[in-house]
Amino acid sequence: MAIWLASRKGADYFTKTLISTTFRSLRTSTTVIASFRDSDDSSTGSFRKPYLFFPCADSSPSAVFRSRRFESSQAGPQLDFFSSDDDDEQIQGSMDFPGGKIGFTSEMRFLPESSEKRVQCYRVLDDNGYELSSPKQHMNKEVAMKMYSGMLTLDSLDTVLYEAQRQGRISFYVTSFGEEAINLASAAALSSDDLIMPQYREPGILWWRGFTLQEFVNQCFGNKNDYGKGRQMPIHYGSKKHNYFTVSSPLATQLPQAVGAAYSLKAEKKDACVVAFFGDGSSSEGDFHASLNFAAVLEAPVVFICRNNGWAISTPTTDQFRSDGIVVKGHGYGIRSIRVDGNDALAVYNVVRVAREMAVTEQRPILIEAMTYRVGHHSTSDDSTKYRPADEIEHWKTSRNPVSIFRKWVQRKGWWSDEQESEFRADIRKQVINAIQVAEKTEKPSLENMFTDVYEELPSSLKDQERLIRNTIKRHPQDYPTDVPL
Ligand SMILES: Cc1ncc(C[n+]2csc(CCOP(=O)(O)OP(=O)(O)O)c2C)c(N)n1
Ligand SMILES: [Mg+2]
Repeated sequence: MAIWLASRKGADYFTKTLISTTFRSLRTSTTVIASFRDSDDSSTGSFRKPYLFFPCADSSPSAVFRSRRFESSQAGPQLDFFSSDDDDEQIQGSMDFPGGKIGFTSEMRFLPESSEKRVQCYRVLDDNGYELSSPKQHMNKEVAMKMYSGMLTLDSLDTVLYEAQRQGRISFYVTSFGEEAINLASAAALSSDDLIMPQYREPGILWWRGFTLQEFVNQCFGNKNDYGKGRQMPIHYGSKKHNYFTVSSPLATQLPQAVGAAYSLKAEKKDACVVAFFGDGSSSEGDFHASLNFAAVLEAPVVFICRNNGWAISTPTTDQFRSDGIVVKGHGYGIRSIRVDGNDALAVYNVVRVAREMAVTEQRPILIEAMTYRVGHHSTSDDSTKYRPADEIEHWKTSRNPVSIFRKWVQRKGWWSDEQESEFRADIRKQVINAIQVAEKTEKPSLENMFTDVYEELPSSLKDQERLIRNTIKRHPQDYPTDVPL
């Protein structure tokens, strides 16, 4: 349903409201409607023009690209590692089954549950920031420095806002510690026309596209300048201007939406793709599997980027799946897939650039599994030392820190120095603190916003609720916050 809605109506159709429902049967379709009309008023024009397609007599989505689909639905040479020794086998005749020719064998052999040989992980830099071989792709200084300053900015934002939550100034926060390279390197590799469907640990992409520190902080404080009008939990950022769909709490709902939106881009022949981020935990949702299958069959230009950080709150990946991670699932659905070291910014940049190029020029989905580690607690509602050893966290924080690895590389290039590092860190911290002071002084959105933006006309049930709350406030004014206008 979500795929169809997103593709049929185009992204203009998406309207953001306060509702993120976990009501299972309606989950995807509701959040499609709920997750996008971002009131980022500064942007001009619509997010995308209303979209009408299906011009042919058979107007079903499957009819639109039928001829192309059969031409290009073969796995590429990237998937050679899966062919194993089956190729050497004696084939005893074959038959044309629906779907293609299949060889016969008299040997009864089950496919193993997973291959003993794990899918390798592409990397460019070692843990000391040395290039492992002479680079095939080059990154220029400007891109590298923007990426590195983005990593430091993200860390500073996380550190200060995490502290602000601990001081009771905001209700909740999620850090991206350990996943800075995935954030900034993928941002740098994409075009600003590509639509981002985030999970929640990808604010670095929004920063790259120009979302200001003040905008981040306004959202976390839910003040009247927050585009969500204070109706979402902190970190549920979104920006129409920056092609960044609003974070939606129910896991994996962004994935079918991504496929639908990508299908719409395909029909519009846009030079852009959709990039959908998700965690290892989200891959256990049904939406993930439906999305991969639809994306493969529809040949939608969507890049799925899984941040496999080892944990879904307290659930380790060993309790999440028995497969060799996420990358093999792409193969299962007929999607070209790759595994990359998510803590190596150069590797992530290279992979996402090529993936994006293939998605757009070949009109096909690509899956990337970025191997990493969630260094912080899941959120401020979590204490991860209760379920994982402190030395494991420390190892990833120090020896495998994506920011330090990239810093060593840029410093060796002569593009960055220790002095610039300490100056930048001190300055950015000041900027975040200043943004907090401004956000805190800004008043909250008025009470009526609790009821608007879902229905064009307020239904009687909501009118009753509004009346009720206003009467309650009159009776107990001391319990009502002074910074929320009535
Ligand atoms: C449908 C649904 N189920 C459960 C949750 C509660 N929940 C929030 S985050 C999370 C873990 C997600 O893990 P992962 O996808 O690996 O992302 P990570 O936090 O590691 O970045 C869970 C279970 C939710 N938000 N939505
Ligand atoms: Mg995870």
